[in-house]
Amino acid sequence: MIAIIGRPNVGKSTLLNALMGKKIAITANKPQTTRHRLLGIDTQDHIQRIYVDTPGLHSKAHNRMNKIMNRDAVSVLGEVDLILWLLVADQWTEEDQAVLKLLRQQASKVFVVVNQIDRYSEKTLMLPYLQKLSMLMDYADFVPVSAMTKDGLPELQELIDDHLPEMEVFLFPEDQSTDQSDNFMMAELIREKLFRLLGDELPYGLAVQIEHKQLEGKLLRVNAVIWVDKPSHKPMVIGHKGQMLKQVGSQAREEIQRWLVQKVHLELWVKVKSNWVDSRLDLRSLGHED
Ligand SMILES: Nc1nc2c(ncn2[C@@H]2O[C@H](COP(=O)(O)OP(=O)(O)O)[C@@H](O)[C@H]2O)c(=O)[nH]1
Ligand SMILES: [Mg+2]
Repeated sequence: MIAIIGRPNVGKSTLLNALMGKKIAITANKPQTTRHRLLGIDTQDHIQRIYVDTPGLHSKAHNRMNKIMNRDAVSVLGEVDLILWLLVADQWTEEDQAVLKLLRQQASKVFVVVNQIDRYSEKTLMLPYLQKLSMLMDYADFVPVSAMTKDGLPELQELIDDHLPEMEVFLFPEDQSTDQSDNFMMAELIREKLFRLLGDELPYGLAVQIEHKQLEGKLLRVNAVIWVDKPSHKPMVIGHKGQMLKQVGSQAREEIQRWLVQKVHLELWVKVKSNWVDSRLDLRSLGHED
């Protein structure tokens, strides 16, 4: 098992998808895109790679949602064969420092994966940062990659495979690629489009729930609810003349069809449910707590 950790937004989920060669995790240029841990399972010949994508580690866990996200990320560390710690080469933040402290207490092998190297036209610009890192972590291996352009990924894959134990029996069936249910995946794909399309107006407290599914001949009808915290958030999600919701719906439908390999009709509703982020009961009903 391979844990992918690091602060929000460094590209953990993008790396998971790139290593899998398949979209398993949603990604967006926003913190909190990944809200809980999920598995990407990649079985080839005699090897089963089980990746654990985690929510970003937050240094300030104010509300219950953030606390659960932190707990999810930290609790996997003791259970894995390998930890991929993702960093971006230009910034060293308080959150990175917190992760470093955490990793010093782990027995698992750590690879420091320096992501987004495509953003450096001049690679030598990264050197001072890498030097500082290697002083902080003299026991770790450093692997520069770009999850976006896939630069460095074959090398990383090889390193990963070298550190996985031989398995007599696989933990998961060979054709299973994730531990997420189809309903959950559908809800996540809708949430991804919201996170990507809503820009600075994004109400972070939103959540998506699949309410109803029905097969009509070859067409699957899906009704989903987008929950928002406040009545004022509703018009943001719906957009001018419903344009935003329409765009979210059509982009999400395309990806859901690809995921299910099935023709889908998707209907979205926006409803208000206040403070769900802090309510344990609501989190559980929305699939954020086991
Ligand atoms: N330029 C560049 N952007 C990346 C790379 N990897 C991820 N991103 C972008 O960084 C943002 C956050 O990615 P995501 O995988 O959701 O980050 P996570 O929060 O760590 O899971 C997204 O907009 C990605 O497209 C990379 O290698 N290069
Ligand atoms: Mg993520």
